[in-house]
Amino acid sequence: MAKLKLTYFDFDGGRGEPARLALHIGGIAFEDHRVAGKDWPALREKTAFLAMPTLEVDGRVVSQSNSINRYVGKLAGLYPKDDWQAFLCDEVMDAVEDISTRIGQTMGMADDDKKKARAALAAGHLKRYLEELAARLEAAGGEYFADRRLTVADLKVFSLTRWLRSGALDHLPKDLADTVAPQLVKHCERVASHPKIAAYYQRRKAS
Ligand SMILES: N[C@@H](CCC(=O)N[C@@H](CS)C(=O)NCC(=O)O)C(=O)O
Repeated sequence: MAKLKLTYFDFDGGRGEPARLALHIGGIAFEDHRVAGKDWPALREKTAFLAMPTLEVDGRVVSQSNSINRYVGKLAGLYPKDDWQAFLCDEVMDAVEDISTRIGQTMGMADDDKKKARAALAAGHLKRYLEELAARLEAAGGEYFADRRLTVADLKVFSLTRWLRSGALDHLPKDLADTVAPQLVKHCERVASHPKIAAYYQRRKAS
């Protein structure tokens, strides 16, 4: 088995979280390298595309969250083998990536600008993305986004819904997903109750 080192910020969410979860679910040993915010500027200059997550595999460092998700998803048995199901899985992961980028663009804004930008997101793109993701979920059978089983697409949407509902994003209604896409909230609860995910967050809470 290759030696794996996943590098990402030190919090339980964001673009690195689905890969962490997939590796834990698959029981795959890896170094969970968590970078403190204060250490990022120095590391950033040494990071190929100036961003995390990155995954080092036997000394070779590769980037891009969804590429990493697909790779670890295959290792963990959480990525569809069927081409069509893989396509559905990828579409969902890339849609989450799109909307996360839009949310990310509001991060450094001054409070007034952020308030306006997030209100526009909540009424516009974010609402639409949540509704469409809920529609994709329904079309796939209502429980999982692809393959009628847990895949990395579920882990990616789970991280997004959990983030939106956490209250960490000021000026975005905490209950936006509950209001516009309750199916995603049920999905989030379903994924959270997966025995390995529930046990993982219990351990994180205790640490
Ligand atoms: N397309 C990249 C985007 C990566 C990205 O923007 N990562 C953020 C954290 S979620 C980052 O490293 N931000 C710090 C910076 O840009 O300095 C991916 O999907 O991995």
